[in-house]
Amino acid sequence: MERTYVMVKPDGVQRGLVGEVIGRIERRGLKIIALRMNTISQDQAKKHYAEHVQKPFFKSLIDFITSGPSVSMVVEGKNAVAVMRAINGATNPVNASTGSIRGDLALDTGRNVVHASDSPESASREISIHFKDAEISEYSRIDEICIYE
Ligand code: IDP
Ligand code: MG
Repeated sequence: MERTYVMVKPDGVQRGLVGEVIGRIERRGLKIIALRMNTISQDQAKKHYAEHVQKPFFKSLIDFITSGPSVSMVVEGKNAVAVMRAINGATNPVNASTGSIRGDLALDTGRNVVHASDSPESASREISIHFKDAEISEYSRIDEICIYE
């Protein structure tokens, strides 16, 4: 089983889309093993988006992601990284498939509602920025027998 880090960004929280995002993750069969709402710090945000430090949109990205409450999750399941990226859709919502979160619910790259790690290595790095080990719950879901062959 793979783990990934998922965030409902401040725009998603403001638009009342937390339940919509969580519902899609749960219905797909992925398991939420950590969950929290908070306003992330500048320090966390800069670590989280370190790969974009040279980009022209870096400052506005950091300002936005720290502007208000967001919802952070650790999500576990078979191919969780790739599946979660597909659930979210392409970065620019104009290119995101209908049926994805961004393809159904967003219009602008800078207000694209959700984040998900882009590789297992990014996932473990991002999970450690946002969660302590003790905040992650290891448990079986009773429907796993129906979800996995
Ligand atoms: P991702 O969220 O799909 O992984 P990244 O390329 O890692 O996309 O970019 C991180 C976030 O930075 C995007 O989700 C988006 O909110 C923002 N972003 C990326 N490119 C641009 C841009 O060209 N203008 C404004 N914001 C951008
Ligand atoms: Mg990214």
